[in-house]
Amino acid sequence: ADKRTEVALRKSLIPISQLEQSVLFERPTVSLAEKLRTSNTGIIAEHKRRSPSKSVINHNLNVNDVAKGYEEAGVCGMSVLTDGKYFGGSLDDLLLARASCNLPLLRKEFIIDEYQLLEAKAYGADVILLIAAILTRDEIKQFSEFAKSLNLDVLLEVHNEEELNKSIMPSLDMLGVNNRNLKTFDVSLNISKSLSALIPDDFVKVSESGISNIEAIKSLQPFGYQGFLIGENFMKTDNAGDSAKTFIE
Ligand code: IGP
Repeated sequence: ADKRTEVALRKSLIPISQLEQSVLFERPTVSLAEKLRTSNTGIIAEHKRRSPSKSVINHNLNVNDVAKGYEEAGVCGMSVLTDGKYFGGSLDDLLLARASCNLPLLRKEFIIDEYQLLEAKAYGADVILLIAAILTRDEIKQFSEFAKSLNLDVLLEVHNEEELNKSIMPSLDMLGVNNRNLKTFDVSLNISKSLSALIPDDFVKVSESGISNIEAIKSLQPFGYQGFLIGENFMKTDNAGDSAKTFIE
């Protein structure tokens, strides 16, 4: 309900016609799904200051440096938390990341309204996240088709078989399995391993959360995963880019 109110207020402040005037609407987007298909590392590195499960992760890094560091490390893409309430992020973080690197950027947000997809585009995103746990199948269809019309890639996140079954549709590019239970915060890579067989081959498979070493990635690759979303492990250090580098090459 808070998010709905937030979106309504944003809409009243910046109408759609104004968002569409962003020069970033003319920028050709970069497909994260395509990069992941041909990469042998597949890392999507996240900017995350704090989280409900960990509270403070790092408030000292600035997003420009993190974006440059991730790009220099050779990651495939960057995820930027824009939710303020739980993660201390903002759309400005997305814009600053866009200003600092050429990586495909994922707007990490609780998407509940098409307006947020126009914002994503206007602030420089290439990819949007849809979370099956908070959306109906009809909403997933509506938002993913709208995202495709804006040339944005769609990453759909699931945590169990039921969410996966209700979500499969051609307007998705990537299927992400969140290893973290958003209610209990329990993390297990076995969630990715057990759901992988149920994901059709035409989607790029992404494993999300709780990945803390290269061995974890190596253990997920045989299950068909080509993308690995990593936040805390990089952000909890003094130099997120340098930490990401140790996962590559
Ligand atoms: C990153 P981790 O454990 O590496 O910091 O996780 C990412 O998967 C996590 O931040 C995340 C998330 C989400 C955050 C996955 N799905 C949905 C907010 C909303």
